[in-house]
Amino acid sequence: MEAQLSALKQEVLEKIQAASTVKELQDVRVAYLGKKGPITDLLKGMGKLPAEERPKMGALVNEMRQEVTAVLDARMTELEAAAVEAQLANETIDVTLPGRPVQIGNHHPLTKVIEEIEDLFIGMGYEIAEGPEVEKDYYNFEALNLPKGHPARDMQDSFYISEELLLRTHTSPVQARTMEKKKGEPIRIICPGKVFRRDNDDATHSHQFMQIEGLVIGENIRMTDLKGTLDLLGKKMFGSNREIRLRPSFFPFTEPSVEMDISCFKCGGSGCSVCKRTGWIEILGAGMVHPNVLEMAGYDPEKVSGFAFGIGAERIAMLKYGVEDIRHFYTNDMRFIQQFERTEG
Ligand code: 2U9
Repeated sequence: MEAQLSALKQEVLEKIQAASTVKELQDVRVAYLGKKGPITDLLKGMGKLPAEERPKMGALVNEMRQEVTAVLDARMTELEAAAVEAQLANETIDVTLPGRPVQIGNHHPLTKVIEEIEDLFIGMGYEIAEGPEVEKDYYNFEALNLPKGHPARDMQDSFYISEELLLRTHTSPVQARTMEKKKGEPIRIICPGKVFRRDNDDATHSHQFMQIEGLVIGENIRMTDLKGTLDLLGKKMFGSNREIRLRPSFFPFTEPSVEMDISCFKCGGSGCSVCKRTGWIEILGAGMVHPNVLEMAGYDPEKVSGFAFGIGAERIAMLKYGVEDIRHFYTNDMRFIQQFERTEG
């Protein structure tokens, strides 16, 4: 039995040496030192020995079990330490590695133009107003001094949905609605939004585009207020050394009406291809709110006056960024959009 014991000890020690992972070593412990293992069997088999041999054999088996357990524990400590080390090595981060570039988007050029204009006017105490894109004939035309049968309704060929409903042809109905709501109170608003006209799309025309309109109403609002405001707008959008000029024009909702030019930002006024050799570039329309428009919205034209202006966002963006085809704004080609540097906030 002693020989059996010694062979078994040899076998366990070899298995302990051969185990290369914590799991393998745990299996060895269960297989040899566990309740169903050979050492337990040996102890159980002692009953068959003569009584005088039992204490000696019992002591030998116990000694062997302690020895094997000690060797196994020591090996277990080693393997566990190695496992922790391997895990750490695996998880190490090399902080000197270059970072992966984060994909950062940028604002659409039309968004940039609109936000720049909004910022300027918010700084002057204006509020932003919005309204429906499907509009009543009344707010789109009637309330703006364009009664049924008015020739200017043909000028703006529109998308009608029913007798009374259409896709708005400008953002002016937002102002008309605001006036009705404010019931004679002063107003200072900017109205950006999509508008729709029945046009054939080409490099400079689109059946859908973005407009930004402004409206100021109050006592003693004068043409000079309009001119000063537009001067700031021209300088903000195209540079502080721009000059502006106003030319007489006609819009049914303003009287007098004007169109505004800025001195050419490319040649400074001497004449080039951007300004078609005139030195001036037309950028918007404006005027003093027509008394009929004030009156229809419940304002007394004898007591208050107002100015209004309208800007096409695409036209401004095309000039500012040298875009030669309006359709680039809508086709979402990333190669186009990514050319416009990112702006914060
Ligand atoms: C109310 C009263 C007056 C808004 C105005 C213009 C002149 C104008 C064009 C600019 C380029 C349209 O996008 S565009 O093609 N707009 O020239 N818009 S005055 O006048 C208003 C608006 C609302 C109640």
